[in-house]
Amino acid sequence: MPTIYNNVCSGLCPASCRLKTHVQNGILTEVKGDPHDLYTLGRLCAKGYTLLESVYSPERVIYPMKQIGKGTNSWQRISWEQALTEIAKIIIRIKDEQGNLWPVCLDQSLGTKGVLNRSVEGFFNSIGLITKIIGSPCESAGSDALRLSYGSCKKPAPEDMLNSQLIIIWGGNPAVTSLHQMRYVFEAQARGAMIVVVDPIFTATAARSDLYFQINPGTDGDLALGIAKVLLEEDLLDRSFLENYTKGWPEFRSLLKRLDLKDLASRTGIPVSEITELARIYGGHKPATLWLGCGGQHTPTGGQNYRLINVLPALTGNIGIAGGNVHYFSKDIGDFPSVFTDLSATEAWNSQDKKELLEHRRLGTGGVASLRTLDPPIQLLWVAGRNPASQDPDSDKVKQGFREIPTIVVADLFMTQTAQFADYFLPVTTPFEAEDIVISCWHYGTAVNEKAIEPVGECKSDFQIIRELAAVLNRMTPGFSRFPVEREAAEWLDLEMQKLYPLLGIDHYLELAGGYQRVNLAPVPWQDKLFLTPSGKYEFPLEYSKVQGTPPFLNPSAVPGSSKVYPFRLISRRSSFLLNSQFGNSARLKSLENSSVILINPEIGRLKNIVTGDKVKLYNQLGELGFEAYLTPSVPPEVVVAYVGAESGGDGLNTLVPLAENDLGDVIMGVKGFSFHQSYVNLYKVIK
Ligand SMILES: Nc1nc2c(c(=O)[nH]1)N[C@H]1C(S)=C(S)[C@@H](COP(=O)(O)OP(=O)(O)OC[C@H]3O[C@@H](n4cnc5c(=O)[nH]c(N)nc54)[C@H](O)[C@@H]3O)O[C@H]1N2
Ligand SMILES: Nc1nc2c(c(=O)[nH]1)N[C@H]1C(S)=C(S)[C@@H](COP(=O)(O)OP(=O)(O)OC[C@H]3O[C@@H](n4cnc5c(=O)[nH]c(N)nc54)[C@H](O)[C@@H]3O)O[C@H]1N2
Ligand SMILES: [Mo]
Repeated sequence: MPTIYNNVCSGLCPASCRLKTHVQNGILTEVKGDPHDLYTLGRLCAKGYTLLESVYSPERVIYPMKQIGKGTNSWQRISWEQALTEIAKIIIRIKDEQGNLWPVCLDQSLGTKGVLNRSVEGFFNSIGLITKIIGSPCESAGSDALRLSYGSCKKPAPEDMLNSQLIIIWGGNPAVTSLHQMRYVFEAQARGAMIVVVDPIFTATAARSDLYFQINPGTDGDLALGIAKVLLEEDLLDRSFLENYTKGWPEFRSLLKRLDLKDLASRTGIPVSEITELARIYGGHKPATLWLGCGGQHTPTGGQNYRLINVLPALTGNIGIAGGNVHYFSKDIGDFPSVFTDLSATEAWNSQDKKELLEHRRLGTGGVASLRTLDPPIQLLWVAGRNPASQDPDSDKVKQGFREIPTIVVADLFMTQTAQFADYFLPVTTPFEAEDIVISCWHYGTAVNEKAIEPVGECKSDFQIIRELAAVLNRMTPGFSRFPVEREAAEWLDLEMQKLYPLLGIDHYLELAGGYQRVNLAPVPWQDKLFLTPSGKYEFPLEYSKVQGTPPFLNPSAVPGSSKVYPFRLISRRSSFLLNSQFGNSARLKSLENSSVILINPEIGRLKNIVTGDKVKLYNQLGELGFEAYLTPSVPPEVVVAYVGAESGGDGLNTLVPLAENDLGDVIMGVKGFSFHQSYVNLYKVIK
């Protein structure tokens, strides 16, 4: 009989699915969804069903390795003792030579993985002031939009969608990226709710909708303004909400009056009549909810566009009511204080009166390409739970930057594009091999992940790695790290969870073991209408916003567009069989979909003499990538669509995506987000 353990899929995905893991003789024999998981009802995505094989995958790296010559693929297996001693020596040498640790840089996952993953940042805080890659390539511009309008990114509980009469899915493709939530969409639809999708591509989600609007990329703000103008003109407003709970409505109203609906419509590519129809639908269905995806905010004015979309629930009083509000990633859980990150060595610096060194040096995601140009330049980079050589914009530059960094340490499961530039590869455990806690950023479900098997090979958890590194450092130079190495993982978890215990109604995290609890946040936010903005009211965006120095939202002129040389806008979509750059090595998943397919409109196919199945090259000023063409009217002629995480001869999509910040992200994260969907390319057919 197998022993059954409780695990949680801790990938960078909002669902955080609970798993039932069968183990026999110390080996995983089956990984299934947990039927008691109220969010998933025991179902997993295709990737989830391959978790077991990824644990035992021959491609998984299970010993510490040292590369002799960056990028040479000449790896030697070494012992943990050697790896950690050599790395510790380098860190100590840097501090001796430089007098500080700014030449040490950390690029760590920002996802909702295990709570213990935060220990990596805690360790680096404990040795001094380093350089940190901060910000997020993910949702930060949209989060700022919500923060500026409401004061915080609160979201309704997933099942609150069942109370909606209308669900507008805007800038996201949840039929691929958020499968379990789609269950609520379908159920709401079956109960009579109307489903609307706004996306430049006719996606799988659009295919299941009642009404689809094909918007020109990057013009979501114009569409929102158009809808708002019609709502005003046709008096579809909730005047009581506007008068009592908002700030800036008179200014916003006068702006709407001045705007020309035809202008707005022509920018969006959606006719005035259709914008009017959408406005009437939104104004005529209450409660109505908006489900904002990440895609729409990965555009140059994506942050301000999301602020403008967020005007719609304020105009119609769809805030603070069941079935209303906006579903977007929440920051409410991520914002809980962390004992790990509280660890700091600043006292030591204070005593030496080095006031200029009282802060970490911070650099935005995407800045990895320029780490050697900093003063002092980075000498050691530690990457954990990230794959910037694939996922950050302008990946050739990122790789070039990596070549110049004297020492790179990558802690990962697989030999990623980033790891190819590592000097040390430190193999980490999967969720099945170490205890942890996972909290979903979408439904707040909090579950204990049990250790089901011993680590494969010599893999260690990130926590165990940095704990041992702290011990080695202190052995060589007593007091170098203030990381309390004697504290066990379980004690850390208990400490880290203290702040959440009251919200979970428990006294110790083990009370959750085998069970599952949601952090007790309001299932319908803002019922009290007490907004967390400076005014305490919902705040309309100002035409020329002075808030945090954000740019005015009517500023499309600053954005470069297509040219004769590079006429097609390259948009990325996600594959059901990849998680960003992960799962690409599963043969089973690969057999289900060819991720190197790009979508092209048939009109362009005719023009360029390309048919489905042809080999094509996409190119622009940054480089060239090979793909396979798939002709489909689901994409407009001026757009070409490729998969995030798609690979072509070792190079990924971001080879062709320039590093371009968008307009928000810095309010919450300190640095701005990215416009991944602002790359222009051309293409040609490859003749064999
Ligand atoms: N299977 C799978 N699931 C995933 C992931 C994965 O890689 N694979 N990744 C996870 C992560 S990290 C994230 S952040 C989420 C993201 O998942 P989603 O929130 O669904 O967002 P994206 O997949 O980035 O973008 C989805 C859509 O945005 C559209 N889009 C692009 N530009 C614009 C625009 O200007 N306006 C509008 N209205 N739409 C636009 C694209 O056409 C695309 O259909 O998914 C998570 N789930
Ligand atoms: N062109 C384009 N680029 C994009 C996007 C886009 O839409 N278009 N989307 C962006 C978005 S939304 C995101 S979130 C980013 C994601 O980009 P990244 O943050 O780089 O995420 P992943 O590609 O998922 O890589 C995570 C790595 O962590 C490893 N890993 C998994 N578990 C652990 C662990 O416990 N410990 C350690 N040390 N490692 C672990 C995995 O094997 C994998 O190599 O990509 C961004 N890049
Ligand atoms: Mo993301």
